[in-house]
Amino acid sequence: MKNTIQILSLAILLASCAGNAENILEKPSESVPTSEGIPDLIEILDGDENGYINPYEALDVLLQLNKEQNGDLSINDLKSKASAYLKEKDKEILEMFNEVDQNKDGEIQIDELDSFEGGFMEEFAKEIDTNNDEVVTFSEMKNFDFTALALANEVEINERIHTIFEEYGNNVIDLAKVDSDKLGRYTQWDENRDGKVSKEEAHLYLTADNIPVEFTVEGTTAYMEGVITSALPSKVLQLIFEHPELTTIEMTIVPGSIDDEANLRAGLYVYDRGLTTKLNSRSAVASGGTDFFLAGKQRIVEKGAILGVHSWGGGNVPATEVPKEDPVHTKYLEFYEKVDVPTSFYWYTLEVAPAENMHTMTEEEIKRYKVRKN
Ligand SMILES: [Ca+2]
Ligand SMILES: [Ca+2]
Ligand SMILES: [Ca+2]
Ligand SMILES: [Ca+2]
Repeated sequence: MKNTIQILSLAILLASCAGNAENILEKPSESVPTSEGIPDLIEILDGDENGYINPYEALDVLLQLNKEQNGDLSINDLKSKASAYLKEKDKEILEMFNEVDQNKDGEIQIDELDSFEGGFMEEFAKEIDTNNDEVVTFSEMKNFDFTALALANEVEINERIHTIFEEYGNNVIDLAKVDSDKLGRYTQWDENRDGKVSKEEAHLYLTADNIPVEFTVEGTTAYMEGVITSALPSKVLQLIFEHPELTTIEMTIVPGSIDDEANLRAGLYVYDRGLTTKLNSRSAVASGGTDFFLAGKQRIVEKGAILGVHSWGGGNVPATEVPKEDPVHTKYLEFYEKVDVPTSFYWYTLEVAPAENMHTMTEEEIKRYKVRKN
């Protein structure tokens, strides 16, 4: 394993040197056929597209490509997949760009963002428009980090807490008085399980909801806290590689995921490694956090642990209205099957609460869907 990583890093280094040599020779790139695909190859290894290549994210990309080739990935496969993948990605961004660019002048004006899908992009316009000229170009949109946008900073978290607590008129939220559409969410926040949410508890939870997952290793256990992002698969690979002694991932507060595909892939790394997942009596996981928990080969749920489930969202059509045979369901169904959770669990999560609400699993449901596993 260690050798693989070293070779991989070396390959990346050589590939980038090859790219530099060309520039020094100042040959037009189209006249150097041997270099074809190499810049794409380097770019595809930067899984989170932040301009840096972490060996573990590169490994995650190579493992995915190798799986697609049934374990027989040739250099030519890699080159063609890299350019096909990047073209596909450009196409997706271009489609979104064209949809927003209503007057089709090749630029996005602020009022176009304003009218797109209920104006959800308007608040991001200033940040996407990096040169502040009040129009968004294709390259500005392409280079924009939408993940960072999904995470609130300390000031925004405090503002949100202020607004929510103002509604309840005091310094605590009494869960007995919360409307059913919000109860599932606020139940997650009650860290000491006294039926009330203090501002400190809200702050603890919302902070975890806005900081990408971090692992802290103590003995054979890795404690996991934070929100699941596209960085999770590489973090899990790093954890497994650097801590061969690890047996258990104990999740404290994991409120959800902003990249379901990355989440399920990271879950399968955990499952294949045979790790145990654990929720202690103060743990609160929800949504994608619940999915990740289910990837444990053994699964421990202590009394008091809170598991939240709901339907996925993000599309124009609610998940419950997408036909059951539609391929959008496949990735979830295959995941649950692989980790030995009845697929009925998936349909239950879609029905039990819409994406904007949260349902706390009852003890009976935890048993019915084989959430615990020895
Ligand atoms: Ca990167
Ligand atoms: Ca336009
Ligand atoms: Ca601009
Ligand atoms: Ca409390």
